[in-house]
Amino acid sequence: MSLSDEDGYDLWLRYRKTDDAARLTQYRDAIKRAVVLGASATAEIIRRELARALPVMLDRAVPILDQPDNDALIVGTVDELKTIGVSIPQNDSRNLGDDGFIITSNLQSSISDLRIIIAANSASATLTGAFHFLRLLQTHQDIRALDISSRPRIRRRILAHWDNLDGSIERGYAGRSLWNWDELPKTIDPRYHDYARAGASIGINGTCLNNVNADSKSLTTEYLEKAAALADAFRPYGIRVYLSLPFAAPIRLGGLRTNDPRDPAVAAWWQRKVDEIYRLIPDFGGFQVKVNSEGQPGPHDYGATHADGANTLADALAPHGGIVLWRAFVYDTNVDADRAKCAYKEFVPLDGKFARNVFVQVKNGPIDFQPREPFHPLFGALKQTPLALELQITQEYLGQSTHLVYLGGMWKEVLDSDTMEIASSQSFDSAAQSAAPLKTRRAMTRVAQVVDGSLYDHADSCVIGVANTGTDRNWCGHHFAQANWYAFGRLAWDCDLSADAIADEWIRLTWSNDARVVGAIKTMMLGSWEACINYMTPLGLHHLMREQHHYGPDPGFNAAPRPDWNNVYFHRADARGLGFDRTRTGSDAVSEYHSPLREQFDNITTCPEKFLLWFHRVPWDYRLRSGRTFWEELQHRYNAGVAFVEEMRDIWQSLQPRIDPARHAHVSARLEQQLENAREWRAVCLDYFGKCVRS
Ligand code: BDP
Repeated sequence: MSLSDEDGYDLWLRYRKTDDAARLTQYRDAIKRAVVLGASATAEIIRRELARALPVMLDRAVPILDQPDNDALIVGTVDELKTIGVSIPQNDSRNLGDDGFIITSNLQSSISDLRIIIAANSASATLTGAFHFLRLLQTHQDIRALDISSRPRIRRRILAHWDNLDGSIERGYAGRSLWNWDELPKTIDPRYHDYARAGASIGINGTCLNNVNADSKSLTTEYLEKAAALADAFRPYGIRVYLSLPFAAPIRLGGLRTNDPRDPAVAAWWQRKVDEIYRLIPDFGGFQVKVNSEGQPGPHDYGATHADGANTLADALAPHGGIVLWRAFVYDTNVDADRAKCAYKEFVPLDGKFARNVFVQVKNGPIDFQPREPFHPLFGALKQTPLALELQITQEYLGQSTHLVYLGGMWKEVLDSDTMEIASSQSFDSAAQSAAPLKTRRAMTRVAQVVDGSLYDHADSCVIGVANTGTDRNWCGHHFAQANWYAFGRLAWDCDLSADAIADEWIRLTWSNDARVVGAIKTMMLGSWEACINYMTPLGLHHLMREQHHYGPDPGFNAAPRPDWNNVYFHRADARGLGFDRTRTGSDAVSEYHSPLREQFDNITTCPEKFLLWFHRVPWDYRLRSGRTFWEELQHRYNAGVAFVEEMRDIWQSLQPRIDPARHAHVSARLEQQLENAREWRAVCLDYFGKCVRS
């Protein structure tokens, strides 16, 4: 059977006839008609989606009605359902909050033979539920006895676009910005709707439109009107707009003499600006803020603190319900000579000083989105301030849109990391008193529990991912990079999902339900992250990438103006060994972690080997658990990384008859390039380190 070419535009919303006979019969029996209640724009979107999906998947007409009917799939809010005599038990609906949904195929109702109900407290959550239901069909699930109640643990699930107003994207590898600022606000590109639809389908409910290195122009009335047009397009999909904030706007736009956040004139200017934003965008989410980092101005320029800066904005936003996402990506060499330690040292003393609507936004690791980092020590350290977890979906340091690297496992590793924080948290204390087994107590102090707010009882919570989208027809450059956008949304919704389960879903949605295809692609995806670590920066190495563009190896780079912009700063290779000594007798970064993690990292024999060179300087002849010397192990890892890319290429080749020719060829070409790059990484790094060993 020859498959017709696909271009990837449909992402995971690629509806196809159900090619499993038994399932097709079941779906046809269960879904004769569909009823979507309500008159909102969102209800209209649900109608359109069902009308698009069901006739194709069921391969026959499925009338979409707006009045109740026997034998129908019924979709609506809890209140709308009440009007037709279908009641959802109060407890169930209360548990859903604003965002959760239920899908049930055995509810009691007044309509005889009613089979499936999708319900939520809000229209946008009903839409999420409808997408979830369609996903069940797309992945051939049994839908006869559904009893699903799903509610996100993290309230704000935001995509951050590092998009510039000239259409370029910082660290974007899939074309130009999706936002056509020149044509906005008049022209609404249909792709804005497709973007919001894709986001809504995986539970994304926020989008930050502009680069963290923000241009003041983005806050002019002209550009706010453009942002408002985007907000209008996204609103029916349940997606709110946020903006990155140019700290220097009071001087640049307001003509003030200072940006000092403590100056009343500055505070008044921000209040007026924020009021203007809310007149244009009534549900505006808030500001993402990068200051005193990589050349950006900030409160330190005036002797003010991060808290002063954040609180001035927070006060302006609070009356409107907006929040501040204050980034902790700071590494001032005056704070500490070890870059990994800086953010902790700057922010821990400020805990308790931030206004209630401020998040401190923390990258997953303490350096910068490297292929692998230990979790950032601020998780488990700031207790009175909610922390937003920042992940990078775009593969700045992981082969960009050329390498196939599935990031589900990386994000899970971070979310599942145990901060070992056992001190003052209320919820922890009560668990300890009830003598919960150690394992259960430990499970409550993971990074995931910091982020979802449960560890320190924060009501609001946030995860934000730097987007990998652009104007490329397939959105992400590499067809497999779509999996990372998908995984971000799914994990943001439910951080207990496994990387394996998410990959399984995505493969079925994007490629095929054929068990051989699912198994083979899953092998590729689940091994791809570890392979990338191995051929780039194994055993805790980090930051060996070429300067500026961060693609390709350059371990010897030592020409930057700052020590910590040089690669030799991070690996410190010489004749004796390799690695950054962050032990107690070194930079003492280990002490930013709680005991007993601190001791575990500090001791070379108990430090996980995956973080060995992150925390230790390791002599070349040191013997590892494998029995190999460190130098042998390093070579072994680079070889293993390359070997896995060869394996991915071979697996992909074997799938040729089962994948459409266009997408197959596209991915094949990229895998060839990835293999060439992986070999180059191995050759360059082993050559460089080998010279040290032999010197
Ligand atoms: C680094 C990027 C840089 C960003 C910076 C940030 O190289 O382009 O501006 O992070 O997060 O990863 O602010």
